[in-house]
Amino acid sequence: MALNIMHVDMDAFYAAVEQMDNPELKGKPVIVGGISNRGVVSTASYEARKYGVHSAMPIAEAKRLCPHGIFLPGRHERYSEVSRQIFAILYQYTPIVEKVSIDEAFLDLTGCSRLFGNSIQIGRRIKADIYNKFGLTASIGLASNKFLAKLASDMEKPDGFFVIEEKDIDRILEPLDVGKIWGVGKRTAEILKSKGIDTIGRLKTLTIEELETLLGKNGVRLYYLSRGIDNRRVEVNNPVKSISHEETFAEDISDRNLILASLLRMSIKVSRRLRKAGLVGNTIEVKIRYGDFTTYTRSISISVGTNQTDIIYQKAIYLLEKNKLLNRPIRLLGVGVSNLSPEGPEQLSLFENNLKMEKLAKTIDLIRDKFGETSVIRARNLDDFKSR
Ligand code: TTP
Ligand code: MG
Repeated sequence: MALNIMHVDMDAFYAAVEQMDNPELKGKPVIVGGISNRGVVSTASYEARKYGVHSAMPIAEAKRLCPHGIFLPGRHERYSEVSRQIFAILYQYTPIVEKVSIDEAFLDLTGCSRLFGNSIQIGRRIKADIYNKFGLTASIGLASNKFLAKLASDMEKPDGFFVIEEKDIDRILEPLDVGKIWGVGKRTAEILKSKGIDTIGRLKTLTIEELETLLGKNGVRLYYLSRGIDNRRVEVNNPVKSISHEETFAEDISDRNLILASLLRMSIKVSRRLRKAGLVGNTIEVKIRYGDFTTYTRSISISVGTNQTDIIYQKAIYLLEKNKLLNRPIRLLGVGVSNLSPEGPEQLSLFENNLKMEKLAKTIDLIRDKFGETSVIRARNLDDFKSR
């Protein structure tokens, strides 16, 4: 079993963002929550947790436990903004990201290793990317499924990095409290504890039938989870809506060959990003801006989704010509693909020719990954490349 599933969870997220924006708060007990004494704590920095302060605790109680704490009302827009930037880092590694909450996500890393190394290397890189960009720490768990990955990210929090390998599952799971199992709330834990079952190890002494009698369907689920078995997929719930590229020229240009060369260069970039993400798009769009800043976008839909450079390029030329957009000097040119869906077998098998194009494109991607962006250049882009 591969370690393909990653769970990322930011540490003391709201409080850590407050400390990032105001370095004077670093190392201090920061408590984010309601403005009045009647609210509850959203989160507390690890310095405040030492005093027993935790999420959902009444502010009044937190003040009793930690009177010298720094109480802040919370700035949700700011936390969302930082969250978006953190997710942008995650999407650089794979499009298969399931957002669980503002500071938490699952990633399926299957297929990422060719570009970024094995899962452990990717996990280390993501942690470093987040730290280098924000000074924030994330806890990361790696395992073969979502249940284990989430347990793993919690094992060494804060600033954790924990891997649950197949051979260690029983040893790690058995001593844990049953409450650690996903979906075991207070009530289920009470029922289990009334039967003397406090740890996952003890839970494993019950047969699947006994668990079903005790807890119904949920009992069956617990039977499998307690053995580290979880078949849930990482569900992409925040998909990229379009992939595009645009360039502003140093001077307005009207030379048709130059325009087409840069259109081709952008089509290559867009198609490559689509292929990397395993996506195809059914709408192709061009954007053009003239010297006086008037801007036009035009799009066309195609019946079979594509990530092929030539199709994107040809449709973009068609759009520019049909709409007579090339009759004035151009300041900015862009090309994009939207209406995206995962690449399926139909793209591969539609035409034999298509299949060859697909193979060619993937081979070129491989060569570029290995030897650099300029290792394979189209004839049309050659002059353009030499002059740069
Ligand atoms: P969590 O990830 O549960 O908590 P955390 O990031 O503060 O701390 P850690 O992961 O290190 O244990 O939640 C993320 C954010 O969601 C948290 O910073 C604040 C918010 N939140 C609430 O507003 N109320 C709550 O009850 C919880 C649990 C979280
Ligand atoms: Mg968190």
